[in-house]
Amino acid sequence: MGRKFVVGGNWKMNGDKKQVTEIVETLKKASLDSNVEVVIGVPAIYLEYVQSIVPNTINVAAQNCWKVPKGAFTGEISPAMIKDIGANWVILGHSERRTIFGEKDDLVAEKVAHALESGLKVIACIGETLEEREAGKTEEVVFRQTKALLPAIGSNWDKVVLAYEPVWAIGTGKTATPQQAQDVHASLRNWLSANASADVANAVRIQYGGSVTAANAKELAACPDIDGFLVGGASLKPEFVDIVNATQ
Ligand code: G2H
Repeated sequence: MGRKFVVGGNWKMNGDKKQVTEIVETLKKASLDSNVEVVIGVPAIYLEYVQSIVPNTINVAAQNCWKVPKGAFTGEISPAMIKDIGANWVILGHSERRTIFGEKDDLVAEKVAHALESGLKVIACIGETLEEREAGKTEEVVFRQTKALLPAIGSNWDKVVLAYEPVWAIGTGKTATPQQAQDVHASLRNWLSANASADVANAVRIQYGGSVTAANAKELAACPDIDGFLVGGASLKPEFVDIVNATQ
């Protein structure tokens, strides 16, 4: 069976109650391709509110969580809390978490392991910086980041979506060309075949993220190893609907 296209919106630290309501209203009115899984990544403070107003065809994700169920971790939220308000997904290892907040591969892996144990589905982000790409280290970095996740994911690959997001393409307007993205997705799938299993490599969905817009989504979506998108800036705009429907 083919891989179901999955489009995530990552609102990052944007929006207020009025705007998040408007975004949800736009999604409710839109005709979204029913063959596409849609997951919106919402700021923690609006998670419960957004979960209460979205139709059940739209999934809600937290943008981060901590690695244990509860305790003295001021400012953090746990997978148990995310589940408690009815959301089922979490985005982990986003490059902004890695670069701005110093999250290393092992911490991302611990978070992924605990989120999966707690019953959440995970969008796990990987991707190289411009410096790493220019040094010819794209595959080395992406494979290293994915390798760290293998023990954390274990047999739970069906609950994980990988998001390949080259850091140089994030919020910069510089999208990877479809060929650049396809090349990394294909070599990641080969690597997974050798290091996880052929079944995992064949079934896992790999999203592309980094300045995806309605204007470039169709061409990217046509690549055989691109199984969806993780969309930042454009997920706050009505064009997110066109991105969800990019395979139509
Ligand atoms: C990459 C992406 C969403 P943008 O961070 O995860 O953001 O589409 O704004 O580049």
